[in-house]
Order: sequence, then structure tokens, then C-alpha cells
Amino acid sequence: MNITSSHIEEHNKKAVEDHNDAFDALTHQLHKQNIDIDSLIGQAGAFQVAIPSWALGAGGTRFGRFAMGGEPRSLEEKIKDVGLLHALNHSSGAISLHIPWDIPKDSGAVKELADKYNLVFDAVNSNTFQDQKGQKHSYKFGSLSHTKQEVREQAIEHNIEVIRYGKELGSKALTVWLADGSSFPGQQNFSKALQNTRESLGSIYKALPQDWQMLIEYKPYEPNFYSMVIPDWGTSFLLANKLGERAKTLVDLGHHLPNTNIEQIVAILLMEGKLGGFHFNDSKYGDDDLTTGSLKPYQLFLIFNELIGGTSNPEQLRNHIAWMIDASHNVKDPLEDLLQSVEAILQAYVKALLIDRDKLQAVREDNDPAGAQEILQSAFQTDVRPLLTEARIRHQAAANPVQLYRELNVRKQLINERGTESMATGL
Ligand code: PSV
Ligand code: MN
Repeated sequence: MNITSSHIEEHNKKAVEDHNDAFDALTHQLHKQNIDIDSLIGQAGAFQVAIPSWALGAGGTRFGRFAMGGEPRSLEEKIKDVGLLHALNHSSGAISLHIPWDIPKDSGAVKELADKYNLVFDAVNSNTFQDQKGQKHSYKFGSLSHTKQEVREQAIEHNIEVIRYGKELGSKALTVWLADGSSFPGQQNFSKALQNTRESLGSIYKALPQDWQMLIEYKPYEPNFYSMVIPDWGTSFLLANKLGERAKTLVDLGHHLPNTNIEQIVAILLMEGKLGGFHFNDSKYGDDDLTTGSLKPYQLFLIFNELIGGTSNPEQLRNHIAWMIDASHNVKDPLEDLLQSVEAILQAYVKALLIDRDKLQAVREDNDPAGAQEILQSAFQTDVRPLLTEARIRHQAAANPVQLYRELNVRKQLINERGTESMATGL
């Protein structure tokens, strides 16, 4: 299944009249605020969000999994699916691989295929939270933090192997997420476990190419329910500081206890030059891995407010942070879900660009919280969808990606090609 330029043209031709009306109205509205819409369209069009290779099939919960049919059966098919997304929205031009779920057998050929779809390889993710067939030592009681040196060494070697794969594909970052921790009081020596982790990460850091970053992800609970070795941004930040300049913190939006002020964490990490990347998703209760922006679009906007407010160079921001989605799809078609997530991220980004920074600065100086809210709400309540549509049209992508996906019956075609039982690797 390929999306061709004539599919796009035909779809856009039908959409253009309504789009032009909405776009003209928005142009007029922004013009009155002295905002240059063309510059915003350029910035929106340049923003790329990496798609996780592990989220292209049906996810599941520990209670069950409902197959959706047409799931990619190989890394090559995963790349094709991300290619479909990128053809539809022009904003999904990168793929983030999880090893060993997606080991490239022939890196040259895999790279060539990705090139064909204008995709690059974003951060590679290691996996020491599951045991693989034939693996010598088990990770049941941890990996980089394990009490036994031989287990730690095996986990270190795995991460170095992931770097090797990433190098072959042109990745520039390794993301490390550890499930290590304990489920019962007394089970683990907290400080020893963290010390082991630091030393293990140090060995991996030594193997990191000079132009790479190590992204350290944190999570407060699950799969361990009493303690996690890297439970929060403070611990990740501590490790990143001890490791060196190229080690940074990765913020997965689902990895916080309820009501945590994520935007404040983002602001501090950015200020310290330690914000390495994001795993975008949304949640109501825990690490729910739901569609980004489906529950808390305002929080997402506030995060982008801190990002834009904390940098003098939006281009550098776009290029130096790993923007990735980390989601799981139990009831939605993953491809539709990912299109919706990317759209929500772009909306939050562009709305944050609309904020009048001088005025915000002035009301802060005046200690005027109501004034601050007026400024934020005025940007957040602006409907920027016509601007994003225009960016897509200018890049020969679909005016309405989800609509075209449905018009073309993409899922049905994928089922015809791959069958109803095909199952993608991942969680
Ligand atoms: C753990 O919950 C996590 O967020 C890590 O990023 C893993 O790599 C990913 O999910 C696996 O789905
Ligand atoms: Mn994650």
C-alpha cells in the first residue's frame, strides 16, 4: 500500500475551498496581532516527530490483546507504515527503534528503504526489561542495577550492541529505560542499586560516539511497585550530570505521579541544558500511553510554552531535542492514533509560538496572574488547524490526514496484504 501524489492531490482538491475560507480568516486574525503566518507555517512544516517502531501494532494490557489485522510483520513493514504516516502528514519523518524487537538484519537495505520514504532513524531504545530466548542471565531482578556483576555486564553489552545498530542506521541517541527496582520493602539496597546503575551507565557512556547523546528515562512505578531505581527526573538528572555532557534526561509524559507539574520539570531541565527528549502520550491515571493531547491538551501547550519561552532559538530547539511518541493502542487503529498524536503535538507547538512573550514578561514583572492567564488563553484558544493544514498542503501532504487514511481504506488494504492475524513486535 502506497499513498501516491495523485491520492493527495485529489483529496486536497476537494478540501481546498473550505480550507481557504478558514485559512484566510486565521491569516486575518493573526495579521491583526502582528503575527507573520508564513513564518509559523515554515516552523510547523519543519517540525518532525519520531514514530516508535513498537507502536504500529495493537498494544494490549495484561488482561488481553485484540488483534486489528494488517499489522506490520517485519521492520521493513514498520518502515512502510511510518512512510504512510509521513506521506499523509509530512511531520512523521523519523522512526525510533526498539532493540531487540526490531533488529535490522541488513542495515544498508533498511536505510535505503527508509530513505525511499524520507525517513531518518531517531534514538534507538535498549531493552533490558524482558528476557530474550536463550539469554544467559535473567533480568527478573534488574539489569544495569543488578546485584550480580555478570548480569550487569550482559545488560551493558546489550546497550553497546544497540549503539552499534544505531550507528549503522544513522541514529544519534540511545534511550535507556530501566524497569529495575523492587516490589517489596527491604528487597533492595536503594543506594547500592543506584550506584551500580551509575557505574553500568558509565561503561555504556564510554562506548557512546562523540556525536551521540544518552537519554535517561525515568518512571515512578511499574513494573516494580515499591521502588524504581530511576523513579523521577531528579534521579535521571543526577545520573546525567555525573555521566557527562552528552547524557540527558528524557521526559515521558506518562511517567509522573498524578498532578505533577511536568512543564516545570521541562523548564528546569532546559535551563540546565539537560533536556534530551520526550516520549509523548497522554494519561488519566498512570502510564496509560493514550493518544497525545486526547486528555490534557492544555498541559501539552504549557509544556511547549516552557520550551519556546526557555530558548532564544526555536530551530535549535527543534533539532536538538528528540521528539518521540511512546503510546500503546488497544482500541484505536495505531496509524490513526499516531496521526492524531502528531497533530496534537504540532497544535501545542504552534499555539505556544503565538504567545506574546513581551507581554507575558511584562505581566510577570507586574505580578499580574490574571493578565498572564489572558495571554496564555488567547494563544491556546486560537484554532491553528487551518495553519497546520496549509503547512501540509504546501508540502504535498494531505489536507486532512485521518480523513484521507479512511477514504483510501488503508487498514483494509493492509489487512489484504498482511492478513488478519499478523502481529507486530512490541508490547
Ligand atoms: C516504559 O514504560 C516505556 O515508556 C519505555 O520508554 C519503554 O521503552 C517503552 O515504554 C516500551 O513501550
Ligand atoms: Mn517511554
